[in-house]
Amino acid sequence: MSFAATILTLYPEMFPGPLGISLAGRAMAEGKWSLDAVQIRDFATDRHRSVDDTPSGGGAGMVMRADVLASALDATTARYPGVPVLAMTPRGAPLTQGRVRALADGPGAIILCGRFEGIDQRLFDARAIEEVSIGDYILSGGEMAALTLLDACIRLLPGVMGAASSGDDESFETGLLEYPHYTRPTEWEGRTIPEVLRSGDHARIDAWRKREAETITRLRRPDLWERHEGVRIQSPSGARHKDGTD
Ligand code: 6GU
Repeated sequence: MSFAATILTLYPEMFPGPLGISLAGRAMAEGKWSLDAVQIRDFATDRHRSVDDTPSGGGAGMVMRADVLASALDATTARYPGVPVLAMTPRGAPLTQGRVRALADGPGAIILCGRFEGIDQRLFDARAIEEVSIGDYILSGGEMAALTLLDACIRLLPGVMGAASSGDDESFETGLLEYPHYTRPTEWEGRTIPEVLRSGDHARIDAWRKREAETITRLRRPDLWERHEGVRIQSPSGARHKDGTD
């Protein structure tokens, strides 16, 4: 069963965009996922085909109409019963690798992309929609965020990532940032590859990589480090010796 992505947008020509090439493009050509970009404006009912209007209470910008969006959404959910519905908005819940994994394990996603100042709140009150954000900055619309979300899901689909062991030793799967990588030439601009990586001693290499991953996480992302330490101290498998040492 392949992953079905449906995007509701005012700019369907933005899709598949970068997802039509490389890893995701190949996976799409192989039928591992599919994409349907739906033009929201096709569901407008007035003669100007309007999808937005001025904000009630005043203020700058325009607000997307609940009635038009609900028509577009209801037509889509009828075609894909049981598929989760998301809206890309900067006020949504921060996207996590865990949520990405759960979506990739499911039948697909219906993704509503907002433009303008926002979406009429009554849409969220009247329909089951999960609002998702990709970070603390403002994009001009949800489309680039939807592309990001889909990219993260597609690389996890069965058979998409091939030999790279499905990426489960990568950042956010281990809870740590990645250790440094090197490849030939052995010396470049007077810099050499750490000796341990050329030793062939895989136990030493694994220990070195673990230490490097821990150090970089502690320095760059103390928030991730705290959580990683918390999980490790609490879990019986990663428990410390009785004297408190590792
Ligand atoms: Cl999901 N949408 C928009 N418009 N801006 C964002 C975002 C989403 N996530 C972060 N900034």
